[in-house]
Amino acid sequence: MTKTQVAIIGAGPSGLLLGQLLTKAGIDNIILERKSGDYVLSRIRAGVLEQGTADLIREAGAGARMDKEGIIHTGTDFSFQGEHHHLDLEKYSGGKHVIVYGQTEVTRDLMEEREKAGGVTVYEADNVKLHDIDSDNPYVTYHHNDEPFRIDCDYIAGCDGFHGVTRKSIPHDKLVEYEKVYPFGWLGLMSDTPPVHDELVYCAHERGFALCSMRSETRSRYYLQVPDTDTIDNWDEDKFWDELKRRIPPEMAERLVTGPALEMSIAPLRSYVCETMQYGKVFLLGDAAHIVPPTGAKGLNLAASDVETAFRLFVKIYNEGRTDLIPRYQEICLARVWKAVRFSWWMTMFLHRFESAGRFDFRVQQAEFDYFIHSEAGKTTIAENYVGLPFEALE
Ligand code: FAS
Ligand code: PHB
Repeated sequence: MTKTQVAIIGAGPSGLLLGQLLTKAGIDNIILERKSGDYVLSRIRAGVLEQGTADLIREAGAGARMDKEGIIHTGTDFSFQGEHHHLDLEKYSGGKHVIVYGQTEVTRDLMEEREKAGGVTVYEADNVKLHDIDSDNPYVTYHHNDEPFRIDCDYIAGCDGFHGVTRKSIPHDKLVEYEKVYPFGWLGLMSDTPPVHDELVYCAHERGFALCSMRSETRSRYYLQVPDTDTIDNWDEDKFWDELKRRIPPEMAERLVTGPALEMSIAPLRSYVCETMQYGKVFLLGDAAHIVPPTGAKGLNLAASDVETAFRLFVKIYNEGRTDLIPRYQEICLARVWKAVRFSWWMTMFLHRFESAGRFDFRVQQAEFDYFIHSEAGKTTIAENYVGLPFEALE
């Protein structure tokens, strides 16, 4: 039987970032991850980091490559039916910017720093179970190579994503949940081609939404809105490029460099919030507690803000005995979660085509675009949410 202070379930960005911060603060922790490290790195996910997220990665000692290879973006772009507009994020957010640096690279950097620091991560941990989570002696059991193990701990951080075991370990009658499922998904394509524009371009079009993003100056990431009934078998890279050219501004379509797909996949879009983010000795962080449509580039960044609050709380508990602050975790996280859920929902409604929408709805959507992209108040609203709202202090 092993003893640790914080048992972390999941080695995605939430678990690894929390683990690295705790280790640097001298708080003992063990991460249990269901998959292999290579599998975790194979998942193509987010691409945009808020400044607060980048600062936390630096505080965790894992920011060197991000600062060297990440691309600072002081603006982002929108188009409606091919009409292209630049939004100066720095001007309308009071001087802030975002960093384009893939979640895969963040995860890789955190894995490497954890290994250097001698942090314990058990990959391919099967059958993870949480026990006595509302007692003073919680513990976790799991199997590795078919051998049973037990970890006794003070607290359990559920960083195991939407399909993880931690949220499901909280009594169902204690869970307060909200969900909205959108009638479409995003078909993503990664290619080793130069990005079509030097900033991200969010394109609203009557054929459907498209997003032009990137990972570097030689690697592009594109998305197309597809019906929720669509499957990857209906698509090949040529069909993808042809449809993308129809939805982006004509001058961009002309200069688009196409190439073989390194990866193509469809992600469903949903908004989900579990307001029970702390129960007994269990804390939920990141996708274990909330899911947002990627339209607002908030998923990874919201996970990082949960980590920031949880980390500050654990330091207060272990250094000053401040268990009275435990209820503040859920209060602070939910205030930020719902603002990010609102922004991600609004960006999704603002930019996507709804089959159920009629001519009137499309004209109202056009007026919404026209107002937000041309008014000072509209540009400020988009910019300050997109670059990320400030973190709230624990006390
Ligand atoms: P994660 O899901 O990343 O990590 C959870 C980890 O827990 C996984 O490694 C999993 O294997 C492990 N786990 C699960 N169950 C377990 C168990 N029982 N025992 C042990 N381990 C277990 N966000 C954006 O901002 N922009 C995007 O473009 C974007 N695209 C996305 C595309 C897809 C297909 C998905 C699913 C998400 C996307 N997201 C995007 C959101 C995504 O980036 C998440 O916000 C981010 O991965 C959250 O990180 P974690 O909370 O660590 O959860
Ligand atoms: C990405 O590059 O994967 C990306 C960027 C911004 C978003 C969503 C996805 O809003």
